[in-house]
Amino acid sequence: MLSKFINSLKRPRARPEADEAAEIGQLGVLHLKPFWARTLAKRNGVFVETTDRDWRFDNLLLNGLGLPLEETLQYLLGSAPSFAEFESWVLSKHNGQLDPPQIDRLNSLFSGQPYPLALQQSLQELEAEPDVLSAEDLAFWAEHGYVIVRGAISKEQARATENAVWEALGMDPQNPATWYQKRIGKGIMMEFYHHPTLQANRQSRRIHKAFAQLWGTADLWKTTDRTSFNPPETTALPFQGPHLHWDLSLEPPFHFGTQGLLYLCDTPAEQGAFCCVPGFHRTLETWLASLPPGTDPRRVNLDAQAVPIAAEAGDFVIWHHMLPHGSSPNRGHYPRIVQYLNMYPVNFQETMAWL
Ligand SMILES: O=C(O)CCC(=O)C(=O)O
Repeated sequence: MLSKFINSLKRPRARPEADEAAEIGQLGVLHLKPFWARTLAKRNGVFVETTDRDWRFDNLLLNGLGLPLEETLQYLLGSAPSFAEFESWVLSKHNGQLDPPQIDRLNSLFSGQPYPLALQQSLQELEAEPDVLSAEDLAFWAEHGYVIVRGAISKEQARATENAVWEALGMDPQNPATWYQKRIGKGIMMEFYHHPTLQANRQSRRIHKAFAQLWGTADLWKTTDRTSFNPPETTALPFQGPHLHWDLSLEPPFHFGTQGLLYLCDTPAEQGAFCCVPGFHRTLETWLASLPPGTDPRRVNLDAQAVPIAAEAGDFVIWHHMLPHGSSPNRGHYPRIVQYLNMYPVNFQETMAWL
C-alpha cells in the first residue's frame, strides 16, 4: 500500500533543503519526522523547547495532512510508535492514499518555496469565482461578528453526514431512548473525523469561498475538527455545555480570527443552537479594560446577552473568534448535530501567552 502511494509521488515537486530532506520519511512530508520526534521526546520526559514557529508548523502540518490534533496526540502518546508506524497510521486515516498536491503544498510551505503552478492556478480560480457572501452579509458580519452561509452544502449531503453520525453513535434517530445510552465524548463533542461525508464537507467550495472573502485570500488551511451531538436535555442529562467562552487568549494584541460550524439537521433556536454575543468583537478590548482589577473575564456571566443562531441543515455559521460563544440547552425534540470546520491563512497569528 505504502509503495503504491510512494510511486504516485514520483513527479515534479517542491524540493526540500538538503538538511530537511534527511528528515523526510516514506511519505515525503517535511516536518513530519521532527514533529513525531519532539512529541515522543516530550512523552518520555525530555525537555524540548517548542518555539512559536514549531507550534505554527505543527498545526499546519496536521491540518495539511487532515489529522486532528487530539486524535494524533492520543495515538503518539498512547502507542509511542516508530516513525514508520506513525507514517502508516497517517496513511490509514486516508484509506492508504494521501493527496499529492496537498503534500506539495506542505513541502512548499516548510521549505519556503513558491507553490506548484497547478495549486497557484486553483487558488486563483477560487478567488475569481462569484462571491458567496453578499455586500449585506459582509456588512452584517462587520456589525455582528457572525454570518450564516445558507446552503453551504446540499440537504442531501447534510442528511448523509447526519446519518453517518447516527451510525457511528449506534443510535436510532427515531428512538429517543437510544440517545442517552452512552457517553458521546467530552460533553457533546464527538471524536468522529474521517468519514467520507465529513471529508466531502471540508471540500465545500461555498464554505471555502466564504472564508476566502473574510480573510481576503483563498490560500487557507482547513482544520480537521470534531462533530457534536447535543440531545434534548433531560433530568438525568442536563445541558453539558460548552457554555459561553472564548477559544483565544484574552491577552492583547488581538488578531483577526474565525471559527465555524455546519448544521447537519434543521436547528431552531430552542434546539440547542449555537449561540454568541453579537457585536462583542468590536467591544472586547474596551470591555476588558473596563473590568475592575482582579476580575477574571472568563468568569463574567454574559448569558443575558447571548443569542441562539437558528439555521437549517446544510447552513454554515462563521463567527469572529473574539465573540463569546457556546452551545445552548436543547429544549426541542430532536438532537442538534453539527460538524466544526475553520479555515485560516498561513500567517494567522495566535497570541501564545494564555490569559
Ligand atoms: O457547538 C456549539 O454550538 C459551540 C461550539 C463551540 O463552543 C466552539 O467551537 O468553541
